[in-house]
Amino acid sequence: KVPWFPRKIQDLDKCHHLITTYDPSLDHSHPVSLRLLGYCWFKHALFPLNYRGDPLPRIEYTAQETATWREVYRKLSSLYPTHACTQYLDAFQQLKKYCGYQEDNIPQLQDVSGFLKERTGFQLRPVAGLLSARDFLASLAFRVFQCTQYIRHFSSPMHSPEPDCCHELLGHVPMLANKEFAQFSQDIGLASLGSSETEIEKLATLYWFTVEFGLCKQNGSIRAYGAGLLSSYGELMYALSNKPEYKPFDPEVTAVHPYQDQAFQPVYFIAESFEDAKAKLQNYSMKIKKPFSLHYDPFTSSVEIL
Ligand code: H2B
Ligand code: FE
Repeated sequence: KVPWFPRKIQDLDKCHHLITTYDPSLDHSHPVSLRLLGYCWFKHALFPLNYRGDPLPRIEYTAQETATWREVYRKLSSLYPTHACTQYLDAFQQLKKYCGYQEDNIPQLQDVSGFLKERTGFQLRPVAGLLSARDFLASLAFRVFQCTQYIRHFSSPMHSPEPDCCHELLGHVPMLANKEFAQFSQDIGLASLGSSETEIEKLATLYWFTVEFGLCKQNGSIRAYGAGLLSSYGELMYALSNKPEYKPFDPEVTAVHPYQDQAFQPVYFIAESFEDAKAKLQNYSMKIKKPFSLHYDPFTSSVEIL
């Protein structure tokens, strides 16, 4: 039996299953989740059935929140010129020019979403926390990136236990402005639609080692394109330090490799280029057994089932 999956972009209203492995209201060591409750959009993000999407809510961040952003932004942007891939660096320049990326301003999702839509057709949708892999990946099939809007707690500016706007805006957004990378992301999403739990887990692992922690070759050196790296000062330095193990990106191998979500990765996968990674992923996806094939129609933002 094929698991339910969204057929059109409006169906993403049903892809809102948050992973709640604990009750944040009982966990006082977890201020980030508690912070969520303060935002008036919380209700809309948590119950996207009510959410009408347009425009994305503008948040008035507090001075303390902006100070957290400043610290993260400053430290990371000092590393980008030597550690980030050129696709990232190009987009980062543009985001500074058009979307208010600067150390004293947390960019607004509405502005960023409009920018991405012009570049690659990707759009942002606010979400209240970590989603199930199935729901998260499904949204990518429609070029929708489910994006948190709150910021980590000021007591630990260099670390966040869950995705926050520093991770999304500094890690994910610049890469989503790149056409090849956007296609790669959508392809993972399309591969996930209607896939079994086992296949979803493999695709989530692929996502982890590419979109979150991927490295790529660039003019004879190695650079980062993964959002988990580009939003973590410590791991970005570590990943390119020659201390970890490096392996070539190969979906069959990468998809079943164990990963770390509590510490730095023991191994990183290096892509030859985004074109190469995209071709390899498409080849991998074709082998996922499904009783139908899918075609994405960009005019209607829906999938046709063949
Ligand atoms: N949910 C949210 N809100 N942001 C993410 O970056 C995210 C997610 N990543 N759910 C997913 C899971 C990823 O780790 C893979 C697909 O499991
Ligand atoms: Fe992420």
